[in-house]
Amino acid sequence: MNFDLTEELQMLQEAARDFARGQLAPRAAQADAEESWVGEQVKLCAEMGFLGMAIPEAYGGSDLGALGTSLVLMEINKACASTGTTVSVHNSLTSESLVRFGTDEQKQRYLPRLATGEMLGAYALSEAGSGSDAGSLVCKATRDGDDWVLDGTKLWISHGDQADLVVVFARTTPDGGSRGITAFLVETAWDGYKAGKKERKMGLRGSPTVELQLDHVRVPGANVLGEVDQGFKIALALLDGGRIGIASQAVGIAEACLEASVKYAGEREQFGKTLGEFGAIQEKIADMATRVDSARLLTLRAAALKGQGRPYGREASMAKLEASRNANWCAKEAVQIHGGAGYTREFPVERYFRDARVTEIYEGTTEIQKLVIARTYLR
Ligand code: COS
Repeated sequence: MNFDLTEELQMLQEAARDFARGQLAPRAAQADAEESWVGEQVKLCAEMGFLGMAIPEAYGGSDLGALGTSLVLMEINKACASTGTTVSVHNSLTSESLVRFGTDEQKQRYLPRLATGEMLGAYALSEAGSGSDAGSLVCKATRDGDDWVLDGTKLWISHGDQADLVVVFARTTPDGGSRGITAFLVETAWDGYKAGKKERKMGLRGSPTVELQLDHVRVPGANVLGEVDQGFKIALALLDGGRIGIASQAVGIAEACLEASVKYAGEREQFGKTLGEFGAIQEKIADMATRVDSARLLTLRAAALKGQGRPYGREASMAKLEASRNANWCAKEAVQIHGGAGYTREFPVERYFRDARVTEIYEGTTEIQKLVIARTYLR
């Protein structure tokens, strides 16, 4: 078994690393402090082809494959997790929805614009009463001739106020449970679409999370994604891929924590020695490095399976479970190594600590990942 990346993937990884270090890292602290949208950073990602990673070249995408996408996301998130969330959602939840479930006509209509970033994509599943229990959503779609009319409120939607195209999941059969949900491609310019309250969040402050109000949004029948009443399976299938994106994000944050800690441990002196000369700190660094690698290996395994067209749902959940827990652990230890300084905004570990927290919550909590994994063994 060979653990080396191909030369092509190594070159991609280096290019993404250089880009993220040069263009994203210098802007990350300000976006966080001001809670300002990372729009400029997303544009820069578009210029690198990172908004078309899931899209075939025939539609103008960069088609980097699942492994390439994961490697790029790790580097972006190491520099700026707010940009990382946006790029992950756009690629894995919106563009992929069309690549995997769209008709030829839908692909032609939207993919070229998603690939260049002319259109930014979002994904709207959660509601006030349906988070982990996503199949109980109540936002409704009513048929009207060839069209559908959408009414309801979505919650916790990443960049729902900046997106141009949103995959919206709505109820088409009232008593149908998870079998009565349909996926719709909704353009945010259409009448009745409104981004509401913006959440005040602990982390990822450059990535707005908003409520969406859908007030009689008229969606043409041509914008139904997949089959009517079969949208829940699309939602879950997309989340399997999205979870590799969040695992990649967590790996990136954990690596940033490790790098910052190694640097600080080499510079800071106490009792006439650098921190790195103390066994207690060496132990932390060793544990952090091992957790980074364990998360990275699980994430790349899930991405490799996906890229090979093999089943990867369980492995994606394992990767997200491990990587998100490890990122939080590494962030806690990174703050600890920095001591009082780590508790201030003078050092980036304070931001990493806050950004890491949500990786155990969104796109399926730690508890949901365990449920998904356990079911594959126990059923
Ligand atoms: N891919 C495709 N289809 C899937 C699937 C997957 N990964 N997992 C389940 N399905 C199918 C099932 O086979 C079932 O199909 P049938 O109706 O033909 O039987 C259907 O989807 C419903 O599955 P199930 O009955 O298992 O659904 P549950 O309501 O029990 O929900 C969990 C399962 C909890 C796993 C799901 O609701 C979940 O992942 N919740 C978390 C949601 C989430 O991540 N929210 C965050 C949103 S983005 S921030």
